[in-house]
Amino acid sequence: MSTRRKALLVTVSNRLPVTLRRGARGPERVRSSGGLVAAFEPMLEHRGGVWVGWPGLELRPGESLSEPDDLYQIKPVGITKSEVRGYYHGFSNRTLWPVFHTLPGRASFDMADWESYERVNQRFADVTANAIDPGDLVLVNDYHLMLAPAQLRHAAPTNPIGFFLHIPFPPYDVYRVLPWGRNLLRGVLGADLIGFHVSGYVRNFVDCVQQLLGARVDRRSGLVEHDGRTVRVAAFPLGIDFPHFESLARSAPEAGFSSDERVILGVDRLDYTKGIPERLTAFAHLLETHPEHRQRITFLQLAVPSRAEVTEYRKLKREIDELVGQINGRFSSATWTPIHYLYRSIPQDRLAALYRDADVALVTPLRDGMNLVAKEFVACQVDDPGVLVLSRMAGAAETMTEALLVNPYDVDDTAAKLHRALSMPLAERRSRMKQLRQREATSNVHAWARKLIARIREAAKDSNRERRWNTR
Ligand code: GDG
Repeated sequence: MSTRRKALLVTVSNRLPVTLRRGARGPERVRSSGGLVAAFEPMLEHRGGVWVGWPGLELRPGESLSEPDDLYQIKPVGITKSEVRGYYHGFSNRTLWPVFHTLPGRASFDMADWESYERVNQRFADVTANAIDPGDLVLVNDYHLMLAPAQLRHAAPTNPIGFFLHIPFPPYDVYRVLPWGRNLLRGVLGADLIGFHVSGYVRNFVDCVQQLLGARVDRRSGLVEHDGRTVRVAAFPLGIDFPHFESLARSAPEAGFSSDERVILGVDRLDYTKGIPERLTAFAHLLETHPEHRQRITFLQLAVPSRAEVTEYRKLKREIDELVGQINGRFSSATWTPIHYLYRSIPQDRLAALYRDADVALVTPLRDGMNLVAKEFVACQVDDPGVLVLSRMAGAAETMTEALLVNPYDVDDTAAKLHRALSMPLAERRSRMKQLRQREATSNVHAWARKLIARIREAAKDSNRERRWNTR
């Protein structure tokens, strides 16, 4: 008689928490440290489980990513160079990314990219299906893998399957420009539960399902009927590893700002959704309209290189280089340079020191699923509290209401809020920051992961049962 093992947690994402690199000493594993790793690695290490994803390079025959002391299994998905172009740079980053950020004018639509996306999603589903037993819970992550839930459902009809989208879900009028919009909806509806960062994205998704698939929906309870099953749809706002960032901030050496300098900080991947040119223009506008800040403030913008294979990103880099040059050329003096611009990534403890020592964080994406930078900034504000200036277009704005909220397209508004942030009395800074910190400390990434997993399990139990529907 076989004894059944404990149900596993299986995380599926485009990238694995380890990347393969080939150096002079042969293949080596490099660890990555994003939000997903912070969310799931402790759980996988504690309970055992599997992570399915792409290692960044093709494994050669005989090569393995696993090491003997691994606390959970790593299952690599092989992707060829041409599939990296089609599935990843193409369909994921040139088609879905701009459309989902409500910037369809930047998107391209290519049948070959779509076919590659379908094929690679099927491979993710196959690798996952081979790694699981009935009862194992699977969480598929993000826009790269929207077809995988339905593809996996064929092989795993009863397993609890969840899908979480890390970027916004656009309104129907934008979504419908996607030639493959229906297929993508049917793909995610293979899951028992579909999670988004905020309730606005849930509403958009349910609208699209109703309009494009004609499905029966219950907006109030977040239910969609599809293929004889009931799928639950809900918001789960992602948090950060708050204690980790707070303790980094308590121990990191000083950032090195001079004592009479006030610093505005921007931290982003170099991406057109992050609104970096608009932010630089707003800063120039502040110097124009409030000359009292000249010589006294510095804007430090950290831009991490990203997706340089995509033409749009190379164009953006040139645009930012030129804008920084123009603004510095116009306002600099012999002793002061207004904008310090770093185009690289820095270690996390240095980042924590910048967050801690900055006076203002300027987080002004044109559109952003959540935005973790805003949350990391408040976690690191352990000394004299600074001010968060946050775009209303970021998912984070739905809960971080004590920030100064701005419309990032409105340069006058952003400049005025920056002035207000720089002039804010200590008592007001303290009370706003206290509330922001309390919320992020409680709603942290561990609470998020626990809740999401519990809800996927419940949804899977209920998905074949008839429910009470509010379809009006
Ligand atoms: C996607 C969604 C959603 C940045 N510079 C450095 C560095 N970082 C780290 C930050 C932060 C992360 O990168 C950026 O996260 P964001 O959430 O701001 O943005 P995306 O990369 O676009 O993430 C977004 C997120 O997924 C999660 O669901 O919030 O809306 O677009 O963690 O700390 N880290 C280090 N050095 C740097 O120079 N070490």
